[in-house]
Amino acid sequence: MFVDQVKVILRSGKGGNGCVSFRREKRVPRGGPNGGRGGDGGSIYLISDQNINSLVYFRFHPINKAKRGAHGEGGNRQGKRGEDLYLRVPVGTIIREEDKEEILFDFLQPGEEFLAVKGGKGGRGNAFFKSSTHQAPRSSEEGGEETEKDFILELKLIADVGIIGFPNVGKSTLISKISAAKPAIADYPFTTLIPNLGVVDVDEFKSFVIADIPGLIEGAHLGHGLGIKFLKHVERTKILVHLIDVSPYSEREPIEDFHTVMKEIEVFNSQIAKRYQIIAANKTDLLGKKKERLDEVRELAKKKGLPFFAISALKGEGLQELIYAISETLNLLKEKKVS
Ligand SMILES: Nc1nc2c(ncn2[C@@H]2O[C@H](COP(=O)(O)OP(=O)(O)OP(=O)(O)O)[C@@H](O)[C@H]2O)c(=O)[nH]1
Ligand SMILES: [Mg+2]
Repeated sequence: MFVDQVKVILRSGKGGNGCVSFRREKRVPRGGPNGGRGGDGGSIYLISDQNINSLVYFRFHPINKAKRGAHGEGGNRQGKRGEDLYLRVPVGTIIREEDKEEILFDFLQPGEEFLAVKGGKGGRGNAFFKSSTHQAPRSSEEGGEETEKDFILELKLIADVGIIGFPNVGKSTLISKISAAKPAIADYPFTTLIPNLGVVDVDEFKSFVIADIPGLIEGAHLGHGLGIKFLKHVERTKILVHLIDVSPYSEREPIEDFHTVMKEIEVFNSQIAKRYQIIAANKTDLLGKKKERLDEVRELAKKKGLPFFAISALKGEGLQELIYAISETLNLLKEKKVS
């Protein structure tokens, strides 16, 4: 069973109460207050673990509670802390509160930690409230309340392939043609505001996951456009498809665009810049006789030693060849025959 979405109820532990107690010993008349504080209640953390690959555990354990803190005791003894609970989730999990859209945390790497519900604080005992004017306080605090929240955990597919490029070059059009993903497509920059994922079937037995991320522009690392934060979604991909608009109407310089995008990626994470890359020149249906831009990009790919494809995402031209090349490269990467 492949569970991709589960609801979990997480409840932290209540804090232990502070204690009211006075020292009573022979020969120590009117011993002072010595009530200890309660222990903090346990919190619940989610932690990503690469050895786990589904959310099935939560289907059988939808309710998880952390321990409460023990009450404080006389003799200034602090109550025992409630143990924290660490629940392991697969890399690629996102967490939301039930009925809310906002993503609270996106586990992209192993070992990431998210505090889901915090334990109640231990209450202070009467020893704490002693002062020069108040030698025998009878007050203490109750432990902090527990927190209970309903969360939705969702396991996202991790993309094998990332599509990068300037805004409006046709990244979303490409993913919509080769997978079942239905992203927004429009003739203006920054149509894609969040990454889209799609599964591409190569043949009956093979498929790969491809991600379409918002376009990059010069200064993205300084926050221009939508910035480079979405690049983290291609951090774990194995291949990048660098899409370049070669249409004569784009008013862009394809070679310049290529270098700008690479520079922004380099700043974000130089490892991504070194990733296996395939160059795809898009919108070839608009070329007519004006093939200069296409030729320039083909030349660039040759100089860099990168595989090159001329496609029209809109018309579906050249896509099958691109899909096969991606699939073939993924195989070679797996067998470590290319890097
Ligand atoms: N003629 C032609 N138009 C295309 C082609 N591919 C995409 N387009 C058009 O280009 C425009 C932008 O396409 P999108 O797929 O939204 O581009 P994007 O790269 O995802 O853009 P952002 O999300 O803004 O970064 C749309 O009007 C598409 O219809 C193509 O192969 N040929
Ligand atoms: Mg888009």
